[in-house]
Amino acid sequence: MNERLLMLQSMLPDEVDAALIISNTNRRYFTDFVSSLGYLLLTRRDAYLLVDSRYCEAAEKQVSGCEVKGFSSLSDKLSELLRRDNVRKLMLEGSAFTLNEAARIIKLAKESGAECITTDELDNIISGQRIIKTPDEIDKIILAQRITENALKSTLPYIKEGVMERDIALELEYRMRRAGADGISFDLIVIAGEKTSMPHGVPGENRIKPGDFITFDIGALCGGYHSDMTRTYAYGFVSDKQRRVYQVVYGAQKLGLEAVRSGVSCRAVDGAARDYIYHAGFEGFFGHSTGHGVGLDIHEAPTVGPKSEMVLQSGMVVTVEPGIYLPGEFGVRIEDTVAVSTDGCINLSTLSKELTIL
Ligand SMILES: [Mn+2]
Repeated sequence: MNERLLMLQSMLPDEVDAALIISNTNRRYFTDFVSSLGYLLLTRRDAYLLVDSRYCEAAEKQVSGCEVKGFSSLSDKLSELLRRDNVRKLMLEGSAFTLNEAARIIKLAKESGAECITTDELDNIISGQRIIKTPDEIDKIILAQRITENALKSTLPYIKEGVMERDIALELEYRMRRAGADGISFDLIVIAGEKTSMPHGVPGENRIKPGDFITFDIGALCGGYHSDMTRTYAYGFVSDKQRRVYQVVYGAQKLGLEAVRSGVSCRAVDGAARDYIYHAGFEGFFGHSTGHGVGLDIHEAPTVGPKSEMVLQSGMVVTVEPGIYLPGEFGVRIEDTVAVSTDGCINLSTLSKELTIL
């Protein structure tokens, strides 16, 4: 078994005999194998990756940390393994199963003599494991981040009056993929003008015009790992109010970054950015959390929000992304992704955050 599986095995509660992992990201985390379907069964004795004929040959060639088992009937194969390793209590990933899948597995396990635990306990154990990134994982996020930044830099000359948001988003995506990204981290957000007051607005046929803010919330995917960055640029000119709001968000983001350090609570980081925005008179215009973890999932633990009790540790990778959103007017968000260290953090983003007028 590989180290990650051994670690998970050691963290399972004593009374649990096995864990069944079905989510694509967790399966990938433990096996390094990419597939759209599969079952990873970790018992006290061994670990098995169950895949169907579409993936069998590839899995047998690539997977080394656990035993690959091809199946034509999942029920038969799973039942055989549960009986063989004498599994009485089987933990499921509560957040990964649909109701139908859970019902099917619970029934199947019962027929094989095992009772299922369907809470989110297994999800939490794995999330706790994934929350600390190895240098190799951080390198993949950095690579994705560099590709994102280069795509944005090379797309800026393309941005002119009359260009549509969705065409800019498409340019960015094309450049990321040309540079070697596996894909985009999420549906890219490129929104302009009044739409920037919507934190997750969708790029459409809206055209760039002078006086607009343009928000780019973008990221690439490399080796399964995501990057996440937001920059807000102005086009043509800015009003005094736009300038003022930008400076407040910029200041808040700087304070948030300065607060990040191993041993500091996520709540304190959120507070550092949030209090600055509220004291500047924008309470009620910053609704979302200050940040979130980034890794195999674009949003993962920890949440950097006002209610998050979690304490930052070296190796966590989180975003710091405060914003101010004025409905019907405009919005500003600035986001970097950072790796937490003992004396602060390493900012994985390198693009300037000074107010930039294109
Ligand atoms: Mn983000």
